[in-house]
Amino acid sequence: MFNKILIANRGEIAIRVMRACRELGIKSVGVYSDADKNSLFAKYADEAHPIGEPTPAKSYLNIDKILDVAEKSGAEAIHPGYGFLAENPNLGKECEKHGIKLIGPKWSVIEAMGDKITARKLMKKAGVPVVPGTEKGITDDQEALEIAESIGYPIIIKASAGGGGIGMRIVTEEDELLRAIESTRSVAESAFGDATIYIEKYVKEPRHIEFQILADEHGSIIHAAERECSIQRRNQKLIEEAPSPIMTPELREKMGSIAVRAASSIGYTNAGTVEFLYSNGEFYFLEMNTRVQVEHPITEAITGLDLVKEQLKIAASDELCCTQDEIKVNGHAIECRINAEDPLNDFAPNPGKITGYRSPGGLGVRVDSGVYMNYTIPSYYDSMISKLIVWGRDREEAISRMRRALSEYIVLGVKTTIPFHKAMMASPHFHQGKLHTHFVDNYKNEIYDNMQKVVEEDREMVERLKSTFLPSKKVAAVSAAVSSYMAAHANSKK
Ligand code: MV4
Repeated sequence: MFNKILIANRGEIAIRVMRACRELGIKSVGVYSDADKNSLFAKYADEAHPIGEPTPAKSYLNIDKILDVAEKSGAEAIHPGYGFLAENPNLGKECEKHGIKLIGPKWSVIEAMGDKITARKLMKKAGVPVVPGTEKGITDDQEALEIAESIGYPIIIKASAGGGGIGMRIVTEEDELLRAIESTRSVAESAFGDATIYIEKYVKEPRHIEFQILADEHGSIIHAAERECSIQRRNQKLIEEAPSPIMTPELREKMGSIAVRAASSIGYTNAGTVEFLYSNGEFYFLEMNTRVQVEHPITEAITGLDLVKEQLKIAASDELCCTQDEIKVNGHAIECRINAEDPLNDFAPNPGKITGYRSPGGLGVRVDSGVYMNYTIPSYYDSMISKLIVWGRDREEAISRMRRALSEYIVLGVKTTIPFHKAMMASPHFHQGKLHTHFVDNYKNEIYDNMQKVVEEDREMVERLKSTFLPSKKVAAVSAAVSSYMAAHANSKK
């Protein structure tokens, strides 16, 4: 196992990785931008180094700076988390040159899956069902018209360098096609520097179901069941759950073995996710994510695995923890993403100072967060401040536990998505489990009305808990008390 690794990320995921390090006796090296000097993760790390200006390009995306810190601190490996450099093949390439291990798949695999046309081609070759569509970039207008005609409208135009929803356009009739191609190309060119686009049949109101893969460097590959991530808004996932409400042991066996085949056909190693679109009993490969995902804790909750620990062990050339037969799904887990956004105002970002903070607890409740009371959320990065994960013996218990945990969760000073989640947990449509990717749009009005209602219902609880917060001026005194405690116990500190 490694002695020391660098975590090239920030916020809750940096802490998540550092926690696994601490349990495995690995020293963690944090890197932080000027905007993150006071962030929890920079304090949690065994050592932390500044990497410059807040703009991601100048800090968290700066491979040279990060590798420099890795070398100087003696880190043997780098964990990229999600976002930032996680799916940038250049990080792996540079690590290789410096003799540092990247905790993830080979860079060539990251590169291949990052190009969505290549990914489709490779999957089709491996016998994985893909959405009907093209296996090469569209260059010719006449050809585009013929292909769309043969697939049948509606179709969807996607950027090959895209993914995650950026650079996509739905076309319902022939008249719009050429104009839509033109605009998708120019979006793709400016967003990714690559104007290559392709066409797929548009699957209406699909479910987004993804399989967690674990693959060691000795050829063993397993899946750890699925997550359903259909509750999203503008391609931002808001709620994820595992297992999928529609899953049966037979379907899991079928989709899971295809996901394993997908990963094995490209020589995949480490943790990864195979995404599928599911509609009316049919499912299609969508994308492969070559990183640990935001929603990984729900898989941990139903399988008992520690996915980040497995990532570290796999990267250190250990064998997989378990065989496919040893993976059992137990109960139901739900994750709500708590973002500093105002759900009553079109989810407008709302960074700023957290003046009061109390996170929920109790049986079956997990909070992965990067914030604390009096912390100021910087405006440079995404707005997610924490993830609330609950486990229950079944879906209904998980939903009522989530509703209970949300009622305990108090964040003052910034608007958050907590009211949205409360409304969702109260939604009869959500309870029914008939989820699809347009759920939030479809039930917008109902959700909006419920938000105001549930916020009113919880007002009294919020008021009572508010009085237990530490007055801001007392924080300095507590901080001094903690310092003297630490000094007095310095010898027992690891
Ligand atoms: C699709 C689709 C329907 N048909 N492809 C959105 C994110 C990116 N990963 C691919 N996405 C979609 N691709 C075909 N052929 C619908 C979506 C989609 C979606 C997929 C997963 C989760 C949320 C979504 C929200 C809107 C659209």
